[in-house]
Amino acid sequence: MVLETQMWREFLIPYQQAVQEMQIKFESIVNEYHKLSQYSPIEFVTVRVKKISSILEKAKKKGIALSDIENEIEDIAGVRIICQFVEDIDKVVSLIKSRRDIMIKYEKDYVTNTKSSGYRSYHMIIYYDVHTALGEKRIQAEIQIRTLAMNFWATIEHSLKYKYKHNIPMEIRNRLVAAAEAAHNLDNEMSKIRSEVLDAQDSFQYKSGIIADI
Ligand code: 0O2
Repeated sequence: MVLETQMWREFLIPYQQAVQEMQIKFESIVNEYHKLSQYSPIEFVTVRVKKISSILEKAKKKGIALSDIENEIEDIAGVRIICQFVEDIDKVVSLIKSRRDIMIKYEKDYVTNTKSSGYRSYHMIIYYDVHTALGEKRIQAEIQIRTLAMNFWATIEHSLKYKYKHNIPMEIRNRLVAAAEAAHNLDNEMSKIRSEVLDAQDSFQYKSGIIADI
């Protein structure tokens, strides 16, 4: 058991390193936009490495053998990029595609193809090379790109899924579908007043000193 835990800890090291590196890299881009006094298509970035129990649960659910986990479970490493506007998602996708340190395996566009739950987000399954103490390792990761409104909805829905152990009562599910539609409408409305919001943010950043005089 102790040995098994140690084995899992070692297995997860490159994934932890990968998400930390990617977080720093994406946050550097945000800082660069701020220093250039330009609007950043990235609002903030969060990362996580799947818990061992969740990895094993997913493997069991999908009938994946222990030896295939590394290849078959693509979201052990997860990066979430949050944007203010739907338009920013395309910009972030292009930005990722232009990088030489990230290789795209495939993409899933749940922004255009909303899931029946109401979930919207853009997913990129990628390969990323990490240089660990034991040498170079190519890992897979999932990058989820979504707006603040999409994130709000997904966070609430995820908590409810957890609370109801994936069996959310029909009435709440219906409410969630309605809430997803409201979030979608909010994104659309914000897009329509995008230029006004961007102007307001620029002047706010200067007045509040968020953009320092360097
Ligand atoms: P967690 O706890 O966030 O890690 P896959 O799971 O990728 O093997 P699947 O389910 O077809 O196969 O992939 P999908 O649908 O692209 O889901 C991948 C991840 O997207 C999920 O990971 C969630 O993070 C997110 N996601 C997808 N659908 C929904 C949804 O309806 N609601 C919410 N809140 N998130 C969703 P995990 O492992 O399911 O969960």
